[in-house]
Amino acid sequence: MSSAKPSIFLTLIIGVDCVGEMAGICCASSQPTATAGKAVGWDKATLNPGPIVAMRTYRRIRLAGGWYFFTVNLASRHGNDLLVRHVADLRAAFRQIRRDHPFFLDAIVVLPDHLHCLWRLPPDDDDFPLRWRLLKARFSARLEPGESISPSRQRKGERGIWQRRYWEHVIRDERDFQRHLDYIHYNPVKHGYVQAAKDWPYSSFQRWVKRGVYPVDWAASAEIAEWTWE
Ligand code: NI
Repeated sequence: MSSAKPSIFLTLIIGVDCVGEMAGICCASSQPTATAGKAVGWDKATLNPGPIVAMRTYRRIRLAGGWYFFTVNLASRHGNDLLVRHVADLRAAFRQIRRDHPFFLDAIVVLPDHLHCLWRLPPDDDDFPLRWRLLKARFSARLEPGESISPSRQRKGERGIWQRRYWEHVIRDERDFQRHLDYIHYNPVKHGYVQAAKDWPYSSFQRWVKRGVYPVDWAASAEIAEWTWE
């Protein structure tokens, strides 16, 4: 990361004193609207902007609630564009699970066959495995059966949409947050889908542009471009 680049945590931090506000904000997520011609929806609706607070609260956030980066893949990745074809179903699954099990969705990118996102969990709750289990199940339930299912999954009555495992990383500090935020928004470029982050509709990039964290024509640093947390 370029040292010239201002840390977003010096100017804004999402959340907190979210101890009190979090439940309300997370639970009262506004409904994503499926605007015609704009399939995104993560921006205005699904993402919680959260209150902007000062640097001093950062430690408290860390202690109070966990920040996580996730990479979650489809079981069948080759040529599979399921997630962008069914991005509305994915949003609906997120919305539904967050209603019962709140969390902040700070950033997300949905690629055709996988997704990356940054979450913040409520202070008294670190159960992200439950949330992913429910999210995967909810999304799968919205799709017609027909995917290939391994024998072991068939025996358990499971669907074959998602990989069982996913990559999870606990965000250590603000620099780590920034790196993962950049990683998420650069990802469509990394995977060769677009030339610039602004050109990919299925990410929270525009939200962060509006916050003033990125210029609209932002390009990732060489460091981020070389990283792989797939
Ligand atoms: Ni990726």
